[in-house]
Amino acid sequence: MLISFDNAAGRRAAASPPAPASRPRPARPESPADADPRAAELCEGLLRRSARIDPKFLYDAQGCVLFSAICELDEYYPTRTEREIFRSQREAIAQALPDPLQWVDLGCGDCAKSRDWLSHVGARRYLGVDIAAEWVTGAVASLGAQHPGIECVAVGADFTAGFDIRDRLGDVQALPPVLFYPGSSIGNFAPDVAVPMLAGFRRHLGPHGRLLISADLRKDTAVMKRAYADALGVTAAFNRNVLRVCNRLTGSDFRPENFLHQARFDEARSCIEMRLVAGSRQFVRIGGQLRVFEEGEAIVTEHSYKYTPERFGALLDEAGFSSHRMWTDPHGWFGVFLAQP
Ligand code: AVI
Repeated sequence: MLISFDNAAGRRAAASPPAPASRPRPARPESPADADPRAAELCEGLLRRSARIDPKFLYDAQGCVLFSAICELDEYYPTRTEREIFRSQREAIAQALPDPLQWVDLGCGDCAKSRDWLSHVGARRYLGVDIAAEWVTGAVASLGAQHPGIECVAVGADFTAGFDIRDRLGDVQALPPVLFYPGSSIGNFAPDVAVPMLAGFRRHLGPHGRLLISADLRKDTAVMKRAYADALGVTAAFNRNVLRVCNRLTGSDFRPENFLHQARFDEARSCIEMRLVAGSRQFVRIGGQLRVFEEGEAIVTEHSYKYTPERFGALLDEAGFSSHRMWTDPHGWFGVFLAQP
């Protein structure tokens, strides 16, 4: 974990100890995968019989720009539907939250989604949590400048793995945390991964805290598929860009233009599966090996699970929450859940 900014203390603190002045030089690596665990992970997934890339690799700088563009597309209903639920139900949701509270923004990015909430809830503290600690520091600092009465803290942490920032929350009885996880990002984790993640969130709440989390709901298949295969090809560009990420990190020689973007709905698992399909036989050098992708062979790049309200409620139950409420839009396309430990 890397704590990078705290407006109350008015200081910057380095999280990891400074590097020693001179370190023994490691032996020259033979391939990027030897030196970089991300490259090793990519190579391992790509060299499997059924190739796959973890969706976190979709979000390099270019991928983030493309994802922002996706969020503005007509076909991509989740962002605007969530925004509308937040706008129309904000008072009702705020009424159901503890007061005062500390607002914990999971995957805060530029803090944009929390801005509208802070003036409606009794927030004494704001903790912006993101893996991109360097970037978040500036965003949290500017939020802190706008809300001098709220102690704003940036926390660099990967909340998808071994997440524990309880030492940053202080007395959760006196100041109950509200963990805010919007954007239906929980849907990018398979249920068997999502449940322990949710259980990890619950452990942060104390008796009076809450989890405010969004999930995309199951609906007409054509509507869901269109959201991941838009007419302008923005999602296709977002998907193909991950092959450039592979080339950069692993030294592979994918030609992204030779792979076709595909989004299909997997009924049994209730998820959109995003894939890159070889348009013709491809010979790709990956981590010192030659991988042949036959024509039509797919690399799976993302799953996006779509829940019924009951199924998402069951997930929260499995994670140990005692009860929850849900707010939705007039079509019932998207759910905002408030879960209680
Ligand atoms: C970030 N996440 C919730 C998006 C989704 O809908 O699963 C990622 C995305 N992939 C393609 N379009 C959007």
